[in-house]
Amino acid sequence: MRNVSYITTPIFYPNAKPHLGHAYTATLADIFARHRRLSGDEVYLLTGVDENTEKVVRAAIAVGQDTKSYLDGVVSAFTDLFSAQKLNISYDQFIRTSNEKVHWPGAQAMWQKLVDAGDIYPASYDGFYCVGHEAFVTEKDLIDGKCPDHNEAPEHLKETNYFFRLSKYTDEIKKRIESNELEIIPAARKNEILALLEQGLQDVSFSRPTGKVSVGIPVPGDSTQKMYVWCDALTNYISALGYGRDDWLFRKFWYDGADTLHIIGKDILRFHAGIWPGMLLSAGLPLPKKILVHGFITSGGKKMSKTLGNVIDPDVLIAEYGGEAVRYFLARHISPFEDGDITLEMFKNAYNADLANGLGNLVSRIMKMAEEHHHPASPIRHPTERLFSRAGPSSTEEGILESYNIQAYAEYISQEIARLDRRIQETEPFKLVKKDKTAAQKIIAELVNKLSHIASLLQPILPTTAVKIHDAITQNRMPEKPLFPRK
Ligand code: ME8
Repeated sequence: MRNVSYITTPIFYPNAKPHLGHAYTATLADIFARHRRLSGDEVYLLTGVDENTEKVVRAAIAVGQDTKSYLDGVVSAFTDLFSAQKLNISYDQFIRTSNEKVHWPGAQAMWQKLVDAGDIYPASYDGFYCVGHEAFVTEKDLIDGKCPDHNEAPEHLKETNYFFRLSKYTDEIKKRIESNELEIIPAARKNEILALLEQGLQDVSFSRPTGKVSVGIPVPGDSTQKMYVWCDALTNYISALGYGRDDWLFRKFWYDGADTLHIIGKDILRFHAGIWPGMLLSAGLPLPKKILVHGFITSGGKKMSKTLGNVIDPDVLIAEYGGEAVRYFLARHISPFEDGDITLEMFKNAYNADLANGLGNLVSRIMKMAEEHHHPASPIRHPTERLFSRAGPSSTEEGILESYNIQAYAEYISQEIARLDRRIQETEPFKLVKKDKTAAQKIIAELVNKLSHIASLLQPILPTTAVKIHDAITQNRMPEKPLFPRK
């Protein structure tokens, strides 16, 4: 039977157009989704946006638009960035949490389950709230009375909310994480969350008074309250699969033991490894199997910010270098486990070294020799035969990918590229052909074969380039244009 895999990105806040951090998570998720599909798994990849938030309302007001048109505009920017012409994210669904038909029934069904379990209770809240974070903050989170991340004083709130009895689930969550039933990758993040669980989880506010928020999903059975952030946002992972409505996808990709993988940034670990498992336990639903937590991308060692002027727009990189080059950089030069840095200069140097002079040049050299001197009786490999199991990685290569270290995998491929370059230098088949044609042809055939293997390995990272290389090999021709022109 085929393995069934469910892979998700966070739902991103659409209060501004997507940035490189969003591009990173989506690319990482796409690489794993493609890898698993190539290995024969049945895969469902989910991404989308977290729309029911005051951040969006404020952003719309700031530019004089109504919330809906503002959201539609930002959502097109996301789907455009993820399209085949740009980052080529092979998602199966792009969820919008403002969609009352797709998302709301699931969020409300989840709420009802928590109520049925006796885990929702009303209580009054008296404290601070940061709209930037969409979270309740305490005085110790503030510097000079302001949220240091948003440079803004939080609102003081005194109101009645519904709370979720998360504290009740601390021990069970801890047990599941310790035993790796819920695996947190890498281990450092697992330890970080275990340390937090050691202190015990606190109950969390799950609703806000209807009059105080402009958007939000109504709390079932109480029109005076709307759901606040987490019950709404986290439930997207199952509402997208039809939880609370028509739920065959939910059975297949969540309930019946599929391999479920959430890919998130380190900023939202505590919500995904605390609140989310707590909600699922309360609702009597299976927990996800794995959470992969990546670091943050900085620029010139600093957090990207408009004020510092170091924000790198993925669209600008794509316009200059193409979507595949951006995918390559993110895979090869950013660690999936720690913070990583990027500057425009680093990007350009890496592009020229790895893609223009490295891969692109290798393909041209080998295919030029092949076109002139190699006459395969039958095509080396048919373009449809691209499954890993046939054309693909050895157990070492597969092993690197299975450990989620996409950077090590990309590094391995670049070593293979360098090895093949050296092989050409050592054997010089373009010279040898004048003295011993048969021997030279044998070497060229070997080079083409190895290049085909490299193209197979590249498929999850560079899907379009891999096809171009395979096509060049099948047609036994040099690509018409260089794959990666030098910049
Ligand atoms: O937190 N480097 O949305 P968000 C790398 N809506 N990744 C980054 C990044 C950076 N500098 N900045 C953001 C939310 N990310 C909620 C999530 S999920 C149920 C709700 C990525 O738009 C990273 O994956 O702030 C991070 O977790 C996510 O974007 C947060 O996106």
